Amino acid sequence: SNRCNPFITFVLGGPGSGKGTQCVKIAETFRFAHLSAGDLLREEMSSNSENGTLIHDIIKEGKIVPSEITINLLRKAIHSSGNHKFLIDGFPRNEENRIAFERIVGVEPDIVLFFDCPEEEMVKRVLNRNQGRVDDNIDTMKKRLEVFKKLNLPVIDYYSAKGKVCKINAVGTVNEVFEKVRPVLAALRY
Ligand code: UP5
Ligand code: MG
Repeated sequence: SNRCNPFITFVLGGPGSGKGTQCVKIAETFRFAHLSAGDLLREEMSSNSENGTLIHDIIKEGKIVPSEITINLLRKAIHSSGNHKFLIDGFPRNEENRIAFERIVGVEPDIVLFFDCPEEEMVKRVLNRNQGRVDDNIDTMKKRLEVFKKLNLPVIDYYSAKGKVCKINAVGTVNEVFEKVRPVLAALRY
């Protein structure tokens, strides 16, 4: 393709809906760079940076880290990737994130994948994960679900109104869900 802008896919869905798992498979199959906002924040948190404590406390409460911090991490990762197709996993979380990304990075997403999953399934997946995340406990999970509904669903609605959202039913095995994602990605022209 002769486009100059990067091809941006936002990957959204509630906590535990399977965004990260599906992104790994999409990245392998379709050669996208996978940038997880949550992973970048967790790395920053454990790197003893000046924002480490702030990020830890916000994640523990299931709240949203200020846009400035997250967008800086994403911007650096985009520019150093050498790729031009991106999966931005778990971002933007709220309207402020969305507006700041479009202003600072200067592009809108080409498509938004929304992994739609029932709450009880998301809770089950998150509580079974056991990888030591400070937010994988029932108390924080309840807060993450509330923040998702209140702040992230409106972002999904915004892009839906622009015809950019592809909603995927996230129930089923990892491979079953991926077989629903595959044709969507295969149809893209970038
Ligand atoms: N699993 C996956 N798919 C499955 C399937 N089909 N069947 C059965 N099990 C399945 O999956 C979760 C678990 O389920 C895993 O154990 C997996 O094996 C299994 P995963 O792929 O990790 O789901 P994902 O949607 O990525 O869940 P995650 O917990 O990462 O979602 P969150 O959106 O809550 O987490 P994220 O890392 O994006 O954000 C964490 C926190 O960081 C936020 O709460 C917030 O405080 C902060 N944050 C910001 O402030 N700003 C940002 O921009 C991003 C994050
Ligand atoms: Mg994730």
